[in-house]
Amino acid sequence: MTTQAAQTGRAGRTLFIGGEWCDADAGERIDVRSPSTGETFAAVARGGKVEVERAVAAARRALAGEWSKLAGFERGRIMTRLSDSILAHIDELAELEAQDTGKPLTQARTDIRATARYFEFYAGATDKILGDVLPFLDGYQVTVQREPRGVVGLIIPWNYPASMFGRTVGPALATGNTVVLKPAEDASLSCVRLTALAAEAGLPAGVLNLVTGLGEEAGAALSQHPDVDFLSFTGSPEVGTLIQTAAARNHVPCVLELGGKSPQIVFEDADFERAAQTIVGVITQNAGQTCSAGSRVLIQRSVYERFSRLLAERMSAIRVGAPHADLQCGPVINATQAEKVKGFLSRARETGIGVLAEGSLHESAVQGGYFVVPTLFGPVPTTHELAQDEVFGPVLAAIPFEDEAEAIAIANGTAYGLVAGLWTENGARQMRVAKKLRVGQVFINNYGAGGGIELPFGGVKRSGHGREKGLEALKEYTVAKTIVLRHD
Ligand code: TXE
Repeated sequence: MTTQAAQTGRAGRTLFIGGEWCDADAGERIDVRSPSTGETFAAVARGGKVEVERAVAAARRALAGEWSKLAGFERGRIMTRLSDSILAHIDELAELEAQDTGKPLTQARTDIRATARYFEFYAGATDKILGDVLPFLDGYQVTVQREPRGVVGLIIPWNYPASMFGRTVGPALATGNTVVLKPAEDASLSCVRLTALAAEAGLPAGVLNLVTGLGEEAGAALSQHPDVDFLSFTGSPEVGTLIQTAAARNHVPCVLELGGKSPQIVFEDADFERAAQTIVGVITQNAGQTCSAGSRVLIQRSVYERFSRLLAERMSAIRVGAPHADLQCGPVINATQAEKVKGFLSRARETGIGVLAEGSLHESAVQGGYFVVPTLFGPVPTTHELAQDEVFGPVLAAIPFEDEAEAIAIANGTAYGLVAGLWTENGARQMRVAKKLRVGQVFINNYGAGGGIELPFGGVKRSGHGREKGLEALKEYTVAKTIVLRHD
């Protein structure tokens, strides 16, 4: 490894198995490119089946070791130390995250704070994982207790690597599981560093194992491993199908978070300024590579011209540049993603969809970086791919609607169902519409709530199933055991 990445794992090693840093057996590595220059600046180990095998075995051993004997609050203390340590290293971690993902430094800092917050939140839950005492027949005592799933396999994407580390590892450890984590090959460095901090915070060897590597190698091996008790996956629907199939073969549960085509629904009585600012902010944050990004804006026809003009003004003001320029929008993650987004842009133009506004490139957006200009299209027909498919880039599709019924039909009219934003001052309508939306989260007159670690999150339909974040995640990472005692 080179530059800062050399600091991540000890001696530049990026596999952490059974408490030891190591290289892949075959010594192979994957180059890590900077999204803002396209240049290679680091490398990570290309772990595969053999390394996953060792990691799962280490996690299994650790499950029966001192970890299982710790009281909840003792696990919580380790997690609190980790949370503190993440905040103490925020400059270094944010720099690493920005370099690895291309996101602006301010956004990277926000992500690192979120990572620390996950461990703080779940540390506080460790001694509050309650069971139930059930009323039953006379002479019986029935208790239901929550037990760890066991060895959990976590496969996470590249858009928010550090905070995804917190979102998955946090509840997994809080509930007493042991972990094998496979970060995305495009952005693993913060996960390597966070794993090192977790070990320093006192996590026993084997409780958290990290296998860097390719999805079709390390990821596939982890998801198919017969000794993994539970899987959590965030990524594309296509790979989600593979994960669910593998889980089904091994008869284990999985949580899938597979992105979305989330609508922002703007009624004629909305607070336009606040709505426009938020909607453009959300679709350009992280260059639009956010699973919950509101990528469709449904606007009531009576205010379509007026509101889309406001959106256009804000979109035109967005400048795209390198992380250190610290603008609103950085590059997308890699050449494939840039091609994907640019494909959507050119096909939309070719099919005659109007461009209402475009952002611009800042001088720091140098040749070789994966920069895409944020674009607002409208009006977009509801059947068009821009209104149906996840672009995962800073691209917003404006769609007019007549009335509440049509807004709901359009909002629900995609294969996805992750998040929805509702912009209206009419109180009765707020709840009426919220109840009819087939999504996992509805935000009314706000969107995203700053990451909302406390708020259960997940989708329906093609967006996946299961819930992460908040206390809800603790249910996923535990299994209920019913104990029936007869005492008469
Ligand atoms: O995702 P992949 P990609 C969407 C988004 C994006 C598209 C493709 O639309 O444009 O997916 O992105 C691991 N077995 N999202 O190709 O491949 C991989 O190593 C097991 C939405 O990067 O799904 C990485 O760790 N694992 C999304 C993770 O899966 C495999 C975030 C995600 O990569 C695997 C990312 C396999 N066969 C992309 N193949 C969201 N929901 O936020 C890959 N992986």
